[in-house]
Formats: sequence, structure tokens, C-alpha cells
Amino acid sequence: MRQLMTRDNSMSPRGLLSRRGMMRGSLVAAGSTVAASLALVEEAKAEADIPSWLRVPGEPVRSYGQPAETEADVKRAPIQIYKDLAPAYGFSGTPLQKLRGTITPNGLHFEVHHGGRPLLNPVEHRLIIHGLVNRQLKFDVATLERYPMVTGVHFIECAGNSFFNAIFDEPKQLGCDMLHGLVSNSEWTGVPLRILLEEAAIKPDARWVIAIGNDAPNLARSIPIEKAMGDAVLALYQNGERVRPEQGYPMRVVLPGYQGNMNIKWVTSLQVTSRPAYTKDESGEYTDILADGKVLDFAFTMGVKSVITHPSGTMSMSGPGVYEISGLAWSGLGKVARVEVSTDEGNSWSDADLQKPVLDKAMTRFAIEWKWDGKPTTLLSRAHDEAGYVQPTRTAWKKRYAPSNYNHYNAIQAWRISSDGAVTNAHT
Ligand SMILES: Nc1nc2c(c(=O)[nH]1)N[C@H]1C(S)=C(S)[C@@H](COP(=O)(O)O)O[C@H]1N2
Ligand SMILES: [Mo]
Repeated sequence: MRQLMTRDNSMSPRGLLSRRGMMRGSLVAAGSTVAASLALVEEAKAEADIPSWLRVPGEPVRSYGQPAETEADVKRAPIQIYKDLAPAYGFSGTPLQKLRGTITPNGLHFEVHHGGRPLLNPVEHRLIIHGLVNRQLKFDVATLERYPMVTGVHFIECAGNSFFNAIFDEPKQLGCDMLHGLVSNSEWTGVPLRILLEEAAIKPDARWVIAIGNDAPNLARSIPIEKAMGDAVLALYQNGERVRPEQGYPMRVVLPGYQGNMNIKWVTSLQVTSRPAYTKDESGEYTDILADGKVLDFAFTMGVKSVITHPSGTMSMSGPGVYEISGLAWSGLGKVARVEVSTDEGNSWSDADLQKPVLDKAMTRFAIEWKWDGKPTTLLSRAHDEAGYVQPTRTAWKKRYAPSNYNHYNAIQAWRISSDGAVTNAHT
């Protein structure tokens, strides 16, 4: 991790220096012939100093921009736990430790595909609304484009995010991408589900909406009618451009604050019912298993959580000095109210600054300056949300939940700093 307050003067652009050298050369040349020939030599040297990209015009415009070539290692981390059994079942984690700000670039939004990314034909793709409605409706993308749309910045987090920490008591030595990367934050734009359901004229006994995806496993989830008629969105756009294929192109359900799995991608059917469907995706999987062996009957909302991204696991500190500790916090219950940071293994806590804007059910960046004395220590962050919830310790979390893949793990992350500056995952 780079230290604050180190200034390296050799960093000034070489091109600028050479040009100044050239100007000085020509002024001296006006005075004397010796000086003039010296100036010529200097000018030739200066000429040779001009970097290649200043000698020729740059690249022409291009129709779709790409990150700089030197940023090629900023990519999603593939996590394939059933690689041989089911190669299309996979996750890839957002490299949280390589990003700043709060918005996840579209190419780096995490992925969870239960049966791979379908190679569907977006022109033929349809969404039907049926069941307990007075009017069945069928939409293609072009029709939906004519509806009023809303925009909101929201995180999506897989209920299985941070499962390495949930399952293994011996901390896995991985980076933030592998440990916590199944969460991303985007600006989603689309048609409120409420508008479409109102047009379909739902019947009085409508209580649930079963959303089904147009992919091989037909991922299906039951959404309570209050959420469907509340802030649920049929998203067509992600950070201003059309939703990426990985995120459910041409349309996906976005349920702010609810577990990632319910945000059905490639959505093709919304069936209005009086009861939940108890699909395989909400009975066999994505149910929270408690420590006493009982299973929660639905757990929709993602709890308050935070993680220090700078510094974080697998990084290293470059010696004692002043650092900015920075990270991300979010809650499915509303805005982040407060993030505390401890640099002494939890003995004392200080409030970090929350960078604006602090949005509802969206990622908030927090930061605090820290002078590291070079001694080994542990960094922790603890988030509070406006609903009054506080991130639990791992010990407290384990008292409530059994170790399972889908348990909304939101315990405090501890990063151990050793005297050589290595940052490692630690359980406290
Ligand atoms: N149709 C469909 N929808 C889906 C999935 C899927 O495999 N198929 N994965 C779900 C899961 S488990 C999660 S966590 C989120 C992930 O969304 P993302 O891939 O856009 O990050 O999508 C959900 N919606
Ligand atoms: Mo998920």
C-alpha cells in the first residue's frame, strides 16, 4: 500500500522538462557563436529526450473505451467451487481492493451464475406478467423503453458473500476480491415493477410475485408483493449503459437491499400468486441455517456490513508512517449511519469520515488517517446503519448461525498487520 506524503520529484513529466531545455537553448544561441553551438548540442540532446508519444500524433478516437493496458490486472477473481461437477456454476468477485470511490465499473460487477450466462436472443426475449391479474401482459425491450424509468444507486450482495470467513475457522489468506467480492454497487435504471403490476391490475388476493429467469436453471424466487409494489425495479440500464450480459441483459429484477439471489437476471416471467412458490432456489439453497439446526423461512434483507479495502489481505505496507485507511460500508436496511475503525485490535474505536453521498441501500466509502508506528497490530471496521443495527463480531455471528454458504455473513473483518508490513486475514 502506498504511503501518504511521499513525493517523488522525478515523477514530473519528462516531456515538459525537455521542452523547457529547448527554449533555454535557443535564447543562449542569440548571444554568441560558441554558446550557439553549445546550444545546438543541447538542443539535439533535448530533441533526443522527447518521448516517442510526443513525436507522432496519438491514437485516433475509438468507439468504445477500454482501461489502460497497464491496468490489465484489475479484473474479477474467478471462484469456481464446483469446477468439475458443474463448470457453468460459478462466481467471480469484484476486486474491491483495486477500486476507489463506490461505483463498480460494469466490467467488474461480480457474477453469480447458477447455470452459466445464457446465450439468449435479446430480440426474442419477452417478459410475461400473469397469475392473479385481470390483464395478462407481455413485453419486449422496445415496449419497455417507452415506460417511465427511475434511477437509483444500489449494492447487490450475494447472501453467500464472505463464505470463506463464515465456514473456515482457520482464516483463508486471500484478497478482498476472493473474500468479500460478491458485492458490487451500480446505478440501476429501469421501470418500477409497480407500474407494470398496476397495468396488469393485480387481484386483491395477490401476495407474492414469482420471478423466473430465462437461463438453463430457470432461477426462480418469490418476492413479497410489498417489495414488488415498493422500490423494486425492472432494470434495463446499469451505470448509464444497457445492463451487461453477465448482469441479466436485456432485463433483470433489482430489489434494493435484498439478497443478491432474488435479483433475477434475464427475467422472463412474473407470476402473481397468493403464496410463495418455495422454489429450489429458496428452499434447497439460499436459506439461512441457524446454529441450533433450524432454518429461517426466508431471509430477504442483507445486514449492515463493512470492510477495510485499503489496506487489506495480501497487500503490504511500505514501512511506518501516515496512511489513509479506507473501505466500504453498506446495509440492506437503509443508509450507513456510522463506521468505527480500530487500529489496536478493538481496544479503542474512532469514527471514520463517511464520504458523500451517503445513499440508501448503497455503498458508502469511509476513510480515516492513521500513523502506523511499525508495530504489529490488527485493523477492524464496524458499521452501524440508520435502522440501528451494528456489525457483529465473528464470535457473535457464529453463536447465531451454522457455517453455511448462504448465511448473510456480515461479521467484522480483521486485518492483521505484521511488523514487516504484510496484511493478512485474521479472525478475532
Ligand atoms: N436467472 C438468474 N438470476 C440470477 C442468478 C442466476 O444464476 N440466474 N444468480 C443470482 C445470484 S445467486 C446472485 S448473487 C445475483 C448476482 O448478480 P450479478 O451476477 O449481476 O452480480 O444474481 C441472481 N440472479
Ligand atoms: Mo447469490
